[in-house]
Amino acid sequence: MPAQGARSHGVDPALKKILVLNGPNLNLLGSREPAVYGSATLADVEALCLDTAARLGVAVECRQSNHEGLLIDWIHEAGAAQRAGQLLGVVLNAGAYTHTSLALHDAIKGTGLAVIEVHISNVHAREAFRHRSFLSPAAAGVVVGFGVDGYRLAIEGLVRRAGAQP
Ligand code: CA2
Repeated sequence: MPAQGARSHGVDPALKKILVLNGPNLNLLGSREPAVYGSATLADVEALCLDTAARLGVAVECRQSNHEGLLIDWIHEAGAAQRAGQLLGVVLNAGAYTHTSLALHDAIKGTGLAVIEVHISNVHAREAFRHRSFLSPAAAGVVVGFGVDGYRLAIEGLVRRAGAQP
């Protein structure tokens, strides 16, 4: 069963999975700041992820939380699933925790999880406090500034990366 508040789709459970995690305030997407984040809602983003995964023949589950500890718990869970060969990795937009959370950095490092960090906006063209990411040094890849299409790019990257591994 997917976690509460999670969106998944009825695919073959034998399919390898990708977990898409969205952090604080991303549930507000589409409601404000369209000049920065566009007009897509979180539901639109999750639908894009489901479509992308279906096209590539992988399963996807999308979760969002405003709570750092819950995101950390989900990363631990994902690390175990990756080690069990069930998960290709995680697409993570940690929102503002990107710029503050040593704990998320340690969780990614500690699990050895393949994480693709995503930002809808180009954080490097914004305020200086958004230029530093605690997550990038622990991430397998980073997608920044492509709008919500970055989630599609990140899923494609995780699938390609998995195909390239022995
Ligand atoms: O560009 C991104 O995806 C960010 O991760 C979004 C975070 C921000 O703190 C990061 O620096 C960059 C903010 C997410 C909150 O999104 C909202 C969307 C609409 C209205 C209010 C907040």
